[in-house]
Amino acid sequence: NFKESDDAIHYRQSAFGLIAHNFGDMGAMLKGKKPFDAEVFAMRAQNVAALSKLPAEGFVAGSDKGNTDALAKIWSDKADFDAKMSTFQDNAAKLAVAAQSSDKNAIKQAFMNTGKSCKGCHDVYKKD
Ligand code: ASC
Repeated sequence: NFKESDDAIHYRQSAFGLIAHNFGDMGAMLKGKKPFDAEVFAMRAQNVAALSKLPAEGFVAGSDKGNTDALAKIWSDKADFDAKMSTFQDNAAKLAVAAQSSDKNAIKQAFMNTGKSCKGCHDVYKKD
C-alpha cells in the first residue's frame, strides 16, 4: 500500500540498507577486521533474519522505473525472484540459529550461505 512507486523503491532500499549494515558488520567480525563478539554477532544475525522479510513488500509492479537498480526481469520472472527471496529468508533464519551456538564453523557456513543468496539474486536481478 504505497502511494507512489517511489515510496516502494525507498522502502525496499531502506530495508536493504539496514540488512547490509548488519550483515557487513558480521562479515567484518568473521574476516577478523574486528574482534568477534558473539553477543553482537547474534543480535545482528537476528536483525538480518527479521529484516530479510521486509524488502519483498517493496517490489510492487511497475517499480522498475525510477531511482532503482532493480531490473524489469524481477517482474517477468516473479516466481523465480520470489523463490530466491524465500531462500534468502530461510538462510538468514538459519544463520540466526547458528549464531546462538558457539560452533564457529557452522556460523561461518551459515554466513556464507546467506551471502550467496544475496549475491545470487543481485547477479540476476540487480543493475551493476
Ligand atoms: C554484503 C552485501 C552484499 C552481500 C554480498 C555477498 O555485505 O552488501 O550485497 O554481502 O556481497 O556476496
